[in-house]
Amino acid sequence: MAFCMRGRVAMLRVAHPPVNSLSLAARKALMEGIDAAEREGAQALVISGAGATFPAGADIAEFSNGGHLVAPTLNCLVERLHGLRIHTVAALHGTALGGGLELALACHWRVALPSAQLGFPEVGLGVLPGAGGTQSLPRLVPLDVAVQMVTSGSPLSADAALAAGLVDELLPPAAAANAADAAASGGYSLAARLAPLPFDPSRSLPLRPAPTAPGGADAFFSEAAARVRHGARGLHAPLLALEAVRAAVEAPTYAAGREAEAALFLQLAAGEQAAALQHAFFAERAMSKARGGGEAADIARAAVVGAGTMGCGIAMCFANAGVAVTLVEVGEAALARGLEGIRAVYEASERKGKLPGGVEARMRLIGGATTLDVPALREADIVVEAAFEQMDVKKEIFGKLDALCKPTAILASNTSYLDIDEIAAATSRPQLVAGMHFFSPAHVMPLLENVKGKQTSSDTIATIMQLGKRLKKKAVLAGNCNGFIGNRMLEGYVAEALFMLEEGCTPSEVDAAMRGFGMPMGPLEMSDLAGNDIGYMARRNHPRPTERYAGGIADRLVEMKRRVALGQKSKAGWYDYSAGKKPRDDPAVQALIEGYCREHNLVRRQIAEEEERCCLRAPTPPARPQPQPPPRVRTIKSATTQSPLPPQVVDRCLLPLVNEGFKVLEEGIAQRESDIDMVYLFGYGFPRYKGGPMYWARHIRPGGLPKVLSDLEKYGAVHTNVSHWKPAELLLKVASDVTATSKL
Ligand code: 3H9
Repeated sequence: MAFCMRGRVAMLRVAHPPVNSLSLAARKALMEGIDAAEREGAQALVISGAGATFPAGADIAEFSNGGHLVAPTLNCLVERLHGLRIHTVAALHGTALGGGLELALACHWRVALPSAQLGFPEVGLGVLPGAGGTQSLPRLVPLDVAVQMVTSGSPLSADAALAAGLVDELLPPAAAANAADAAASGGYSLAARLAPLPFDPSRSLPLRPAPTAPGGADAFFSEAAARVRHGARGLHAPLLALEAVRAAVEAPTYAAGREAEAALFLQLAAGEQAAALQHAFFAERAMSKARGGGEAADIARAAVVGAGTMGCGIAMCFANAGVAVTLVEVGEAALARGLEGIRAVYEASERKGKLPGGVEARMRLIGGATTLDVPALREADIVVEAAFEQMDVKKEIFGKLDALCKPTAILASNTSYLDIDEIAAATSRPQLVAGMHFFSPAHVMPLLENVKGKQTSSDTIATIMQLGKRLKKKAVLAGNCNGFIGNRMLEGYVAEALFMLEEGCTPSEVDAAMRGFGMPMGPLEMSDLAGNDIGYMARRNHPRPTERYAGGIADRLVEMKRRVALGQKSKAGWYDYSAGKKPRDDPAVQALIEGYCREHNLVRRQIAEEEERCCLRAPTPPARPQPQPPPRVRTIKSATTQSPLPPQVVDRCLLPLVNEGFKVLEEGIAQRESDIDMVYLFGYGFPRYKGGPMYWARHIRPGGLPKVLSDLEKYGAVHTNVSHWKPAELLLKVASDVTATSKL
């Protein structure tokens, strides 16, 4: 913290890198600075931030105690500022967020650089602004703006903040390196003008009248609640944040509103969602840190081999990051189709006003070629191969790339499953070969699994991890195995969904259960989206001859003569998509399932029944074919309207997935348990407020890991010929450690 007097103006600068979070040390220093300003007889006080930003919020690491901060708390600091009778100015640059914005609201004036962002991201951490934000903000800006800021977590630009009345003055723009000084000196010039003037109590927000709701509080808040509930998707914090804003309108005094806010804050801070979201916050930042050092090289030029959906998406990632890229595809027509597809995506973004710089600026960065032997590819610093998912094809391409590319070029494969070491062996530079597994559509999906082969060098890893950040991806480092982290763990998840079809579920029952859990789609909808041919091929490439076969019905679906049931791309899969992307139950699929069960004497049942009674592939006594009721046609209900579904469906899908997560961890395929969580959050839409599958199993599912283990054993005793129920060694160890610790 830096404190100095400039004439009658006290200058206080928070210096707590990297984001000036308001930790205990920062709060103490701020309190001391305010005391010093009073001691020195200052007539105005400017608070600013050093380095990159004005304080970006409370120190999240201090929330582990159910949100009870050690004194002086942020609330003490805010009260202290409210009690001052001198002019106070907050000088904002960077990101004035959460508790940082509450600090700014406790000042009488706010000036900001045009590049500043102001917001309340607390709901994303499962809490709400707990140091007066929900009470002060609506006394300053229109009520709908306050509601939007507090419940969505989205920040306002400085311009928008000025228009809303949250900022009093915009300062001239400044380069990032000078931003802290520019903000402080802008704050000083306002403070110096104010210093000789008498203090104006109406600038103090607690002294302002309570806001009123346009059209009356009941109508305003019930309409807002409907909107917020819809957007919240299972998150509790946005609705409670709305309640806190309502308290600003309805509480008899500012202080009473603050009490309501504090109670709601503590309620949320002690909850399971807040803990999970805060785990996700730190895990998200840890995932990009690859262990093992290495020096990242700069990537100035890239090439992508294959102009299919993946290749085009990857090329767009490069262009979006300002990296020149050449897209290579055999055949003029296929290349032209790819480039046209890219242009169409960019044009659609431009129509929505979401393409700064315009279409042509992006397209200029994307070149095309129909052969590998072109200067742009020979000079590329990295080539990402996104060709057909077949080992021979990949090996041939990598052999050619090795011969053509400059010796320092990194050769990466976008394979989702194949062995990176085998691909690397087709080159003379295995240290420069790695996997870069983008998720489809590559220009949209945030996850990037960077895969390390046996011989991949640490410099190559450092380069692709840094590149991931530059491409605005959530990059994680994975080891080399079939399916890497995410897809490998999916095998048991999907297999159980298929087994449950054999045992009595309909596709929509399985999917609805997983959507009810919080997944954006269920396993069968996901298979339809990816294409059921992918699972079909995977079952052939990796047979498990001694185990119960999961693909009995799924193979038939793909092989159905009357149509190609590949999923959404053929408008038919587990569901009917003939009327659009919304999945509709298909009587023909239900007939296929029931026919298969009859043929194999599988007795269909309610999965909600005790799992000990579940039917296995060769049931005893042999069942006679049952007369079947006519297939039911249902449409899928939205997650918000469906009734609670049997937890067994969720368990049967998720427990094998978690178990495989422990195997991934014990084999060193993932660096950290939390990396696995992030793979599922960013690659598969696992609900963030459940922290990821590993976090859910450890902290949210009742009974924690010991119960996960005992349930795996219970299912394993019934499903004896399915290896995904066999507990991972690491799980056995960790669960017994947890049990031992809980007995202490
Ligand atoms: C709040 O304020 C509650 C109050 O209303 C009420 C209280 C009673 N705390 O993201 P980066 C670390 S809730 C602790 O990579 P960027 C982060 O872990 C808070 N640590 O940088 C990382 O550490 P490491 C409301 C924090 O430039 C390092 O800083 N505020 C915090 O890409 C760099 O972070 C928020 O939710 C924190 N608040 O992005 C804002 N923030 O190097 C949260 C960051 O060890 N922060 N760290 O991995 C952000 O959104 C981004 O960090 C920010 C900078 C946009 C500021």
